[in-house]
Amino acid sequence: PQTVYLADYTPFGYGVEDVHLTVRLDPGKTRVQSRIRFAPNPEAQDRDFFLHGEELTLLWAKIDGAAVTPQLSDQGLRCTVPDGPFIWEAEVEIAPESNTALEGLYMSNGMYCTQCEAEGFRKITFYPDRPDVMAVFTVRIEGPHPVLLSNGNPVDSGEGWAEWHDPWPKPAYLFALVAGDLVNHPDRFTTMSGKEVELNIWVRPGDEGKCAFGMQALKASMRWDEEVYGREYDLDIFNVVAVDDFNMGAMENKGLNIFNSAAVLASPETSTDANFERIEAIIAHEYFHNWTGNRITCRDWFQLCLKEGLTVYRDSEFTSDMRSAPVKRIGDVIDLRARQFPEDQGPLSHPVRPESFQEINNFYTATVYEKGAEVIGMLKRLVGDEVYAKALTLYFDRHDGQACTIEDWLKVFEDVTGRDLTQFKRWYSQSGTPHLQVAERFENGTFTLTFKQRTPPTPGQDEKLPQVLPIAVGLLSPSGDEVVPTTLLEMTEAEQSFDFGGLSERPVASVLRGFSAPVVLERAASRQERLFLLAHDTDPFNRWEANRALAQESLIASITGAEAGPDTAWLSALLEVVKNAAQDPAYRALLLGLPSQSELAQALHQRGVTPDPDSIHAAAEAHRQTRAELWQADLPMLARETEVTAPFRPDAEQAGKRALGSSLLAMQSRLDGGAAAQAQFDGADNMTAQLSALTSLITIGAADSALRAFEKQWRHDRLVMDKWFGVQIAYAPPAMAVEMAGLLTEHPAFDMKNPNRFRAVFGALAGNHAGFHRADGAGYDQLADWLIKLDAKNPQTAARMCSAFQTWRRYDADRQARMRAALTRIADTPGLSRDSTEMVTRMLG
Ligand code: B3K
Ligand code: ZN
Repeated sequence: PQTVYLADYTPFGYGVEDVHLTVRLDPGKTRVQSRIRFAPNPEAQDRDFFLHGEELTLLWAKIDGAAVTPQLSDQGLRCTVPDGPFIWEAEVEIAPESNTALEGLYMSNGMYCTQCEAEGFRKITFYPDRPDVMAVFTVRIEGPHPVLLSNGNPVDSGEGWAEWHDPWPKPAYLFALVAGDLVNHPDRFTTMSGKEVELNIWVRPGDEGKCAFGMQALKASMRWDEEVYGREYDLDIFNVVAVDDFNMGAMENKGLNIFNSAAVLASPETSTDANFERIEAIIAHEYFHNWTGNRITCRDWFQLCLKEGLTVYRDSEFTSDMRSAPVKRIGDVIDLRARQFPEDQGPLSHPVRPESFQEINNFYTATVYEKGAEVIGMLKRLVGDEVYAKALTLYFDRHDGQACTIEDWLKVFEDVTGRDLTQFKRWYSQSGTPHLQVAERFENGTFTLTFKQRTPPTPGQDEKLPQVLPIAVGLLSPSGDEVVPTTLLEMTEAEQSFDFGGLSERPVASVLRGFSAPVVLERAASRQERLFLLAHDTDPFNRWEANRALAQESLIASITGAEAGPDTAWLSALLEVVKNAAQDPAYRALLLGLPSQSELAQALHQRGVTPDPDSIHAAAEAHRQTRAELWQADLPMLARETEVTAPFRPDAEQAGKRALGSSLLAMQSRLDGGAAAQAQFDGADNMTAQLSALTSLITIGAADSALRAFEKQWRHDRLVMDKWFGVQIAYAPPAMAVEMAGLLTEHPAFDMKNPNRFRAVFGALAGNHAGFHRADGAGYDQLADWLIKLDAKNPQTAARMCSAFQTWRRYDADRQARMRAALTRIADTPGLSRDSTEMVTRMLG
């Protein structure tokens, strides 16, 4: 496969004035007719007229009305064209019904839909399918379907046809079309300047009852973007469509967002609180793209973080405002460590702005998205809230309607602040997670913090330069008063010291408050100091972090055999904190969470210890058992406090109580044989309660009848059945996870062509750490078998899931050999997609 480099960027030789498409829908023979006005691009030298096109049958082509015979290849076509402006017309035939890759135009349960980002439009018609070519689209759809949708505003429609016009120039990746027998949940929104916007969520008949929450989230997002960023919606209509077969969460097509049904449909009976929160965030994310992504888009795909990092950052601000900011921050850091750190510390490590790729779909990663958002957060911390707001206003004013780069983005901040951001830019070009060491000294009333930063080498980058690290620090007196409130230190050197003078006694430092930079903090704090911070830190993130470190130390001590069991003194101290009813229950629930087994494996690996998945599992289990026994007397009282008597609301307050309740129920189940969990399962009137009871029962091996009842109750609901498939594998005893996954692939409702279902089974297997890493390699073999099968149908989802192997070098020689063999077997599969080839090649390195 061919590698594309950032350094090779050149603009396209032609600009597009406008595009007219006529799409005549048919499952096996859809006809797409295009009429495109091209004109030479004065900014470009190259006059090579190449249009992308894949899996298209060209029926005819004309230039200025005269038939032409272009040179065709499997990538597109080339043609001789006039010197001045000209009109290109062509007709192609495509077969949406046999499109299992779910990219381009495809079918899902009888409905037509599209997914064009990043390079799917070329599977619909011949076109310069690159984000820096922006054009105004007019689309006519013909087909016997009651609902025919495309981008922009409706122009006109009749029996069997509809026409749409999108006045905003856009790249082809934002094109969308939907057709089918759909029903809508309608609403309206009045924008800040008084314009009326029609809102719709379109779903399959039967799902109407699951739209209200998504609609509320949409309206809240529209209001928030007006209030916080001054951004108003810019069309007469905003449509959202739910689709069952979708490769990712959702897609921000202009005026026509298409969602994985799992990312928009919600009801209390079928969705957990976590589902509700995720839906709210994704609705916001896609809506926010209207400005950060659509009005201002990316010049090329290397700039993906320009829209994704910023939009993730914006949706995290939104969630913080709608719910609890500390709880959101802690959740984001847990997620960053679970998904981005392993990526950045393994063979798939790449910069936030990658410099080369074979398949761009492989770079929609936690690094581009989540580390990309962390970079924006650091920038904001460094310049301050007010300057950030000014810079964003300038960004929108200066670049509206353009396809931009990271240079454009940083230039805005340089112009507003007068600062030179050259060093800061390393966050975009240097891959790997910086490690930050801290040493402290107290002398003559001055407290000195000395930091050292070091980023381990990553593929293709042996030498690392120091990065700009915003380090938020606070100092506490030994009695727990804050003597120095949160102060932002700006570290730019490899090693740097900061003094705090005028102190009467040695303070306790709270370092990296709010996780102010995405680094691995290496701080040899004593257990005493951590207990002190858990009790006294005024920064909610660092209180949680102190506890997390205590949990990790305790678990690692049991895993390595340094201690026989959990640190019970810490567990007693934690219980006191958890019993504090003045604390937000959601926050208390987070304090009860333990580092995942995979995170423990990474921590051991970082200390030079080869992780053994079985001992990690055993230690985690023993820890949970001991904790439940130790806290036994307090559990009933705590549980009563989490009871919700008001009618179900998916808001932060109720969700927090239920989250705490779920953790307590899991503990209780270890003591009562599952009696409380069974009772909760039987009486549950919402999915959060039902599912947490079910997982508690699975964990203690007492779920047979509950699983049967659950299946019977929910066999008609695909999204709930995904949960049923997933939890049986995720919570299975490690020795049974592979067999369970195998058994479930034989279930009549298993459908490998549906990405949600495939992920429910194999995502859960990969997430069952000790189950996947079974010593005999059966987990690796099973996943490889299925990835090979899936790759032939859906390369994008298969390639993405190959990353389950990305940590393979952490483990012992035997496991490494088995994982290498599984990866090699995937790599050697005849006809393996470009997507999966790139992934496994990078991992085998
Ligand atoms: N922009 C899309 C992601 C497209 C992924 C293509 N493989 C969703 C989002 O980030 O909002
Ligand atoms: Zn996005």
